[in-house]
Amino acid sequence: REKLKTGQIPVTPPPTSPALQHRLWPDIDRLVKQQVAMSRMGIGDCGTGWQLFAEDGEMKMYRREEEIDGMVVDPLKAVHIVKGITGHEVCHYFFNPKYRYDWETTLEHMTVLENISDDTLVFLQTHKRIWPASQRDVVFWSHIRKLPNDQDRDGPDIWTVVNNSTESPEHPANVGKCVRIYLTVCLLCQTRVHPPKDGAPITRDDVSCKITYCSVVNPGGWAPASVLRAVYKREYPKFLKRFTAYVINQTKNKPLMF
Ligand code: 16C
Repeated sequence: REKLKTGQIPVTPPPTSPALQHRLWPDIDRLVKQQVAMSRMGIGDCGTGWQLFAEDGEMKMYRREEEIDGMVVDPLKAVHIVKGITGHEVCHYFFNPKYRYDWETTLEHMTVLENISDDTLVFLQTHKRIWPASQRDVVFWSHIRKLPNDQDRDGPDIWTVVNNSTESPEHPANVGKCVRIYLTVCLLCQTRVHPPKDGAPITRDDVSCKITYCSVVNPGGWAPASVLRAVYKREYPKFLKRFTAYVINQTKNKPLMF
């Protein structure tokens, strides 16, 4: 078992997961631990440079302006609190490929290249073209994980999905019409329960979910900085609002899934 320091959260899944035997596993496990730790940091803990660029009710989106070789790679950090849904539900609908076309509006095509285990998949996606740049595609592994709640041991588990670019020998980068983008995305979800005072069973009215979404996308090749920043300023808020509304709608008549 993993050795833990005081206050550290255990993030290693049970040693039975088939993903443990996979060639990508050391990378996946390292990245998940790193991304969860970074996502848990508040805006103030990450040093200066975070700028608020979008706000709508409880949703706040921050970015840091960064460029590599003249390409915009601005990191994004969004926080949101959504009533009536749990962290497990949010991560379930984000991870599971059968729902992706329902909520992912920039998507043109999605294929599951490899089903490593129930909690780990490799995707190939093509996205809509942004004029005047070339169309983009991306190959990434996606891993869903339950994390014990270290702050409230009796409280619901914390859930996360981490997506990170990887290579596929069968789908090499930049050979067709698409330019390959590179991404690291972490969705971290914490359920809050406000138990009814009269001891009645917990309903959807008694739960809310704190969502943290962090992303870094490298466009992989030329794209005008002004267009790219204008696109993500519009698309990230659209994504988080549409996706959370989708989860609310999907779950409203279903039992709570903690
Ligand atoms: O995390 C999200 N989705 C996951 C499941 O699909 C996964 C995939 C992320 C792909 C994000 C990059 C897609 C950019 C493609 C180009 C955008 C087309 C816009 C078309 C407008 C008509 O992790 C949710 C992702 C939410 C995406 C918001 C858009 C971010 C744009 C970032 C700039 C990309 C550089 C493109 C260079 C031309």
